[in-house]
Order: sequence, then C-alpha cells, then structure tokens
Amino acid sequence: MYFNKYPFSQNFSFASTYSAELGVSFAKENRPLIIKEYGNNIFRLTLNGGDWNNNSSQAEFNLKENTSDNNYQLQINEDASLQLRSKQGTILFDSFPRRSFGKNGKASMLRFRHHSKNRYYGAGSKMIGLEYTGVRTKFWNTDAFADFPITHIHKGTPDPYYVSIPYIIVKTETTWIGLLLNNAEAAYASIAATVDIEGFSSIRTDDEEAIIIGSESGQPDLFLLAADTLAELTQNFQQLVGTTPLPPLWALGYQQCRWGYETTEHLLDLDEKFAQHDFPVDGLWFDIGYMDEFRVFTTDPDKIPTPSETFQSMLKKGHPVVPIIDPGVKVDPDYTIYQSGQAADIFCKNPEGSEFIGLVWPGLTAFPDFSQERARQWWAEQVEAFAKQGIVGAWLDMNDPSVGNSTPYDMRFGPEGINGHETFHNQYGMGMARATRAGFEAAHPNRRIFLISRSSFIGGGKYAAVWTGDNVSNYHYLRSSIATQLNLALSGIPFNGGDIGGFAENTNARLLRDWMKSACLSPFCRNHSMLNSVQQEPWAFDESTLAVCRNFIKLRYRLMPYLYNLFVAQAEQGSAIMRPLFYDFENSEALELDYIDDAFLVGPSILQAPFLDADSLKRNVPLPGQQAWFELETGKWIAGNQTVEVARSETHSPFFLKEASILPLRRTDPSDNRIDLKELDMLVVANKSTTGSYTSHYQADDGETLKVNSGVFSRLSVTILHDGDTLLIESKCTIEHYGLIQPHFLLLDAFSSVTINGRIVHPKDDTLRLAGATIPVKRIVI
Ligand code: MIG
Repeated sequence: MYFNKYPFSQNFSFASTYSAELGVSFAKENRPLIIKEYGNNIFRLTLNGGDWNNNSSQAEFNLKENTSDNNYQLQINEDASLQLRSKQGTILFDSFPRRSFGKNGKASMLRFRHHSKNRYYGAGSKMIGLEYTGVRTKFWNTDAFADFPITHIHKGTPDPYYVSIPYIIVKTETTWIGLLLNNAEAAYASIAATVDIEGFSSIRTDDEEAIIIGSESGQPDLFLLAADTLAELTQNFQQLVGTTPLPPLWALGYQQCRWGYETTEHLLDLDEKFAQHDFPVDGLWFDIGYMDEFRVFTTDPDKIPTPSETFQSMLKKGHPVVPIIDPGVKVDPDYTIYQSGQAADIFCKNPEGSEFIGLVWPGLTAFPDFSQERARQWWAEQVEAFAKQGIVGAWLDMNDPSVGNSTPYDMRFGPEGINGHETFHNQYGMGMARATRAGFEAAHPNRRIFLISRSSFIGGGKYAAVWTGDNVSNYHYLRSSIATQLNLALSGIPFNGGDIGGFAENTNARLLRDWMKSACLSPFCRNHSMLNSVQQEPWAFDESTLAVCRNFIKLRYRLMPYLYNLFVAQAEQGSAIMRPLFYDFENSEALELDYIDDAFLVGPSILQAPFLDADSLKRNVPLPGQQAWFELETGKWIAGNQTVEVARSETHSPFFLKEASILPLRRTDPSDNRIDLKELDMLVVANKSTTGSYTSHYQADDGETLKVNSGVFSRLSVTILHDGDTLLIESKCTIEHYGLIQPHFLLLDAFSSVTINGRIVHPKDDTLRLAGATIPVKRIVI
C-alpha cells in the first residue's frame, strides 16, 4: 500500500440502479446488496459477490435484534442512492444518485453527501487533528518510527498510524451519524477533500462534496449508526464493538516506565525513590532489556535472578511489574518457546510455505499467526505460564506488526499461509491482545487484568487499552495528544494515553511539568522515555518540578473514585472517559465547540484547559453550558457560556468543576496508592445560587478481583436539591454487598441550612487540598 496515493473516484464504476432482486448494477455486473437493521438505530449494508464474498475482519459485534425502538429509516433508492430519514420522513443523511457505491476490481468506494455545516471526527488514533473536513487518511497499522523519516515525525502528522479503526463520525445539523467500515484490509477515508495534482496543486472534482470511505480489497461491509447526541452515538457504538472491561484500580494509578528499566535493582530503587519523594505510583514497567537476549517470555537471570520472588514481592508492595511483550519469537533452535511454536506450526508463512522471518530485536524472528485460533491458544499457554510468576498486566508492543527491514507482504496468514498479508495486517495487534488476555485470565482466574497495546483494530478496546505509540518530547506532541486521545475515545478505545514527558529526544523540566498537568487525569497515565534520553522521572529535575508533578498526580489519586466510576460507566453503558466539550455540551452563539482541541472534559464534571506550548503567558478557556464553573486554583465561580482568559502559572493549571455536580473523592491524603473506594468525600459542586436538583450514582468494589461480576459491589445514590439557599441531600446506599458506603459531604458554600435525609446537619469548616490549591470547604460527617 502506498501511503500517499489514494484511489480516485473517476477510475471507479458506480452502481447506477438498485433493486431488491438484482442488487446494485455496476458497468460489468450486478452485485447483491444486503441491508439489515438492528436495535440502537444501527444499520448494516453489505455488498458481496466475487472477491467481495470474503470478509477477513475478526472484529466481533454485539448485535441487538430488537428494532422496535428505532427512530430512523434507511432506504436505498432505484438510482442506487441511500437516504436516512427520521420517522417523520425528513432526510437526515444521504448519498448520491448513481455515485454512491463504487467498484474497481477488488477495490470498493462508498460515497456520502457532505454539507458545509457537517463536522467529522473519530478514525481511531491519528495525528491529523481533531476535526477532519478536507482531510484524507489511511488505515494501515504502522510503526511510525520505522516507516517515516524522523524529520517528518518530529513536528509532523505521520499517517497512517498505529491503530486502524475505519470509523467516521459525522455531525450533521440535526443528527450524529457513525460510519464504520468493517473491513480489515488497507482502507482509507477522504472527507470533502480536493484531489492533489502532483502534490503541488489541488483541483476540485465532485469528491469535495463527498465523504468517501473505501478499501483496496475485501468486502464493503458498512455499519451506519444514527443518534441524536454524540454521547448516545458513542454508547451505541461501544455496545456494538464491545466496551472496556472494568480495569483493576492499579491500572488507573500513575505508571512509571522507561526504556532502560530492566533489573530487580531498578524496581527496588524506584520503589524507594517514590516513597522517599512522597509520590504515589502503581505500576513499575520493564522494557525489552529484561528478557534474555530478547527471547519473549524469558527473563535475564543476571538482571532478575529470582523472577517470581521479584514480581510477587513488588505486587505485594502495591507495584505490579508490567513487562513489555513483543510478538516476535527469536529463531533459535535451542530456545524452547521457538521449538514449541515450530512443533505446533503456529508461525506465519511465506508464499512459498517456509517460515516468515522478520528482523527485529531478537535478530531473526518468527511471528505467531494470531489470525488462527490454535495459534492464539498456543500463545495464551505461553502467556499463562509466564504470568503465573506474579505478573498481572502487560504491555504489548511491535504488534503493528513491526518486522524491521523485511517486507511485511511476505508474512502471510492462515493455514499454509493461504491468506495474503493484507487480510490480517490491521488486526495483528488486536489478535495478539486477544490471545494475551486469554492467557492472563487463565493464569489469574479471579483477577482483573490490565493490558495495553500499541496497535489495535475495531473493538480492540475489549482486549487491551491503547497508548499512542512513540511521541517526541516537544510541545507539538503534547498539544496533538489531546486530539489524538479524544478521537480514539470516540472510536471505541477510551482507555488510552500517551507517553508523559515525551518518548524520543530529551524532555526538560518545563515540558515535563506541562505534560504532567495536562495528562494527570488521562485515562492511562504513564511517564515513559527512550533509551539514552535524559532521565525524566518526576525527581529528575529540580525540587519545584517534583513538587508540581506531585501535586497533579496526587490530584489524580484524590479523584480516583471519580475516575474509577467513569470506567464503571464505560464498562456498563459505553460512555467516553476523556471527551471533547461537544460530547456533553452544544454550540451556542457565544461559543462554538466543534474545533476545540486544546480543552477537554474528563467525565461530565471536570474541564481542563492546559497550557500546551512553551511560552504563552495567557490562554482562552471555553466554559460551555448555562451553569457556572468552579475554578480550582482561585476558588472562584465563573459564569458559563463564555470564553475567559486565564494567566499561566508555574504551579497551577486551569481546572474547572461543573456547577451542579457531585464529585466522589478519596477521603485521605493520597501519599500512597492504597485506596478504599468506600472511604469517600462527596464534593457538592454548588453554591447558594445553584438551582434545581441532580443525582449521581457511585459504585465501590474491591477494585481488583472479578467478584464484582458476581454482585460484590456497593452502590450509593445521592440527590441534591436546592431550595433557595437551603440544601437538601438525599444519600442512600442502595446496594451494600461490598459494605456500607458512608460518605462525608463537602460543600463549597455556606448554605443557610443543610439537611441530609431529612435531618438538619451542621457542617464544620475544613480545607481541601487539590492540585496544590487550598480550598475552604464545609465538611459534614454523618
Ligand atoms: O523499536 O521496546 O513504542 O515504547 O520503549 C522500539 C522499546 C521498540 C517501541 C515502543 C516504545 C518502547 C520501544 N519499542
């Protein structure tokens, strides 16, 4: 696949007519078109016949058959165009007469009508900005550092990138549409983009009127989702492709990683340093050096003399060791894992039938064929034995797959390598994640597992979280990470994050501070850096940098009950965690939200607007909605539906809490990572002029085992009602299987009277330390 060339619609034959009996008619033939309708307003269009009978996608979908509640109708017309209508018959989304379904040999092209007021998002993990009007992008999992020159990576927008999710979200004037191409081969999208002439100029064809999604090969299989809001669309999409299983609590903590950590001493030293610096941390990570000459599932006996003891004792201390696992198996006749893989015949093959050999860390390397069930089974068995040493999570790298200078096209899949490379390339990372998860689950049947993967595909979030791959220690990547993470979250992988401080090249104190401030509430929160770059642990620079990083990571630990409950909402409903402002709010005349890529929400109640460049001293903060926002740093209430200017501060960062919300906080000062989710302070974000009522549900469980799935959790329901300047709190533990939740309540204002469950209470003055700010509060102990 060429990265920079795109199929051109002029070269395609477009279906000119459609009938239920003949399907669609192209220049040379008719092809069946199957239309199905599912619940949650999900439609599926599939073209088949010839090569298109093959769909190599291994994405698994949950399809609800019940369509009784659907609010939309999808219709294909005789002129082979499509229309999505409301129940009242209004056309909400459509395509073009005789230019919608395109075919060119094996390739397919689907075209829908663009309107200038439309906005576009999604597309997985990309470096191409938040909104995609005028953008073209490819889906072909790519190890960016291996395939693009560093000059292009440094401040550029390398594309394709690590993750392929051919899913375009269309915001129309009335509706949110999701277009998911369930095709695992090299795919592309072109959104109202003009056509390049020799890379110098561009011309207009009717392509700039179109949203184009297509693939070089394989079945055109399109899911079309429709919803009134982005939140609803995202939930329906997540339920379709699978939500993120509830993670262990430790995976939500701060993670410390570096290419270079590889010995037992490194772990002991890190444990000591974090304690000494009063800096909370959960996972401690091992990069490739821990292995015995890069042999997967081994440890180097000189670096880790007693692996089980090391892993178990770190786990007991609350610091799971998270090793990197690469898919490649060193070609070495004396290495038992290689022998076993050969005996089980699970490695990818060349077209000639011999073992495919890549050139990566182990030297000559063979690759398990995760497209096959029995290879996944074999891999899971290796993982299981490895994980039994006391490993409860892993980091899956190089699964793009990265095969070094050996061309990946020779790497074929299926029995005897009968399937071409392109049928499974984009799914390799997901196949690895799926098999790895099975292995961990077998090793630890009652534990929640944490996996993070570099590459992924449609629905990959149910097997592993995703980190955004190799970034660079510069402000371009700090800034871009926001759009990348937001779009990835809308594409079904909300458990995501980037390397804090930047991976390649040298970070510096200021960049590290700014990155920590920006990413301290990122769903995945890991500091990681490259071999031979400067050290970037929180204490690597000066005392004040350490103090700033500590304050923001402690904010994360303080907010852990809130963060954890965002994961509960993801697992159960499919709600996004980190999300764009337009997820919860609509544009107003005063505030257009569509392009805001430098401010974001973490859950419904926290807005962050970090400084994302080296020098600006002020920035604008958009505060959406009709309610006010509570500014953490100053303790001031600021009216919503406006943009305000804030000044940069070395020690603080712009954080805002939404008026009329209830934030569950950890009660005790987070100087360690041990959290009892029942020990709560419920912060009522309201003041005397707040009106109305609002309810919040909260779950507490052990944060570690699968007992939660058999009902061992507790639920608290809190309703706040404002009546003039009196406050009525209804607090009820509705489920107590994990014990009674008895929160304290914290108020941000002096109300004339406060009652809890009908009883008058007398709040006491107290203070709350959040991100280095001291906030006066009233505490109610029940
Ligand atoms: O060829 O394991 O993205 O996080 O530190 C580089 C070494 C391989 C790439 C990963 C990066 C990791 C590095 N890996």
